[in-house]
Amino acid sequence: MRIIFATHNKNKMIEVRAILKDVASEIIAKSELGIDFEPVETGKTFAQNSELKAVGIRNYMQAHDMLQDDDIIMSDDSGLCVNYMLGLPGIYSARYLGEDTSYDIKNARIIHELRHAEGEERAAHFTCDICAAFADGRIFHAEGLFEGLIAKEPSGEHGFGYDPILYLPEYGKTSAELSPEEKNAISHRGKALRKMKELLEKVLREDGASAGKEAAPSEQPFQRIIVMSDSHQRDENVKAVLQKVGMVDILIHLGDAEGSEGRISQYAGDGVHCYFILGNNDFFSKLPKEYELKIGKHKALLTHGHYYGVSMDVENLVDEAIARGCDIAMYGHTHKPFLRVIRGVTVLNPGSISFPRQVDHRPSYLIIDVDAEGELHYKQQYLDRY
Ligand code: ITT
Repeated sequence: MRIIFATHNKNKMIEVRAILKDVASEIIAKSELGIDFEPVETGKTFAQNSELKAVGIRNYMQAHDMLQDDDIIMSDDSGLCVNYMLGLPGIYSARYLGEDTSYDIKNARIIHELRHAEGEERAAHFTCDICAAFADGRIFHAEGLFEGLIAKEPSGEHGFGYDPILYLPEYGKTSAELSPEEKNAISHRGKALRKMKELLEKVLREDGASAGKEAAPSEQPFQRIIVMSDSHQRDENVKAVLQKVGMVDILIHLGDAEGSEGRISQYAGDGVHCYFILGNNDFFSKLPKEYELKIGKHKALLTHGHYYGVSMDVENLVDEAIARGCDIAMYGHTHKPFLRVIRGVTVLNPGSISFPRQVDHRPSYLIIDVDAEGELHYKQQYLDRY
């Protein structure tokens, strides 16, 4: 298993390798794979930006046939948030006063901004959000904070960036006066990386694969479910997928089959329970708008999603799932695969089986294997035809 870390910063790579060395057999900087693609950081939060970077590189690798099935693409976004400056420079830390402005000038300016602030008014922290984007579509985040006060004078030679002005009262030093080892032990990035390490170990254990080792041969699932959406009458891909997957117990179609329900049920075969949901293009159809389905130990809300504004974000859908006691929310409509746990709800979109809109434009669907304990195992899948 490889971790590909999206950074140019050599110091970060040293830290990442030291902390994650037991999780993956290879930890590689994206430049070592010859990737010079730079996703644009248009997010409004550290988490949005770290995700834009990780997912952007994952999609790039997928589109250039560089992605291996068990790759994890990771990136972080960090910065200094100063309370007195309403959280600035925050996500703009690297760009504050201009990318090429020296940190002597940036640091002097922040100290000047706080010339009337005293004591706790000088509170500030570094934040770091790390995002791990799995090749199969799953996304995980871990966050770390490093709190202190803005110093009245810059001090210290270690570290970089804003380290000389973050004063740590309990050490009586600035962050730049700590040795690299001391800083890594308490820093935002160190904390976020250690949290990410724990998270990955748990996820990989659950996946049946421990760090760097081969996955145990997967047991026969108790029940297999195929989830697809937005076929829009282009059914040859549905047929190809069902042939490729073989026997399934349940087929879920999350809308916009546009009248092909009968044909799709036929492709699925006798004895397969098919659930079709009404999409925004299923005019004059009597399909249910939504459906609540018990799967293993869990309860899923099935919807096309357009009523919940899923093209913007999935927050309304998550609210609705929680209100209904569902811990899974499935939707379609956006034609983009999505798989994430948000506020305890597993939110998923299989993408479109016929008209994909994600960067690499591969038709996609999702397999859910239900094990004998009623636990669910999700696999985002793609069809290599267009
Ligand atoms: P990559 O995006 O290539 O990883 P970067 O150095 O720009 O490298 P970030 O986006 O994570 O990394 O950090 C943005 C800025 O936040 C960075 O340029 C510093 O000004 C500041 N910063 C982040 N972590 C810091 C730390 O540990 N010490 C001092 N300044 C830090």
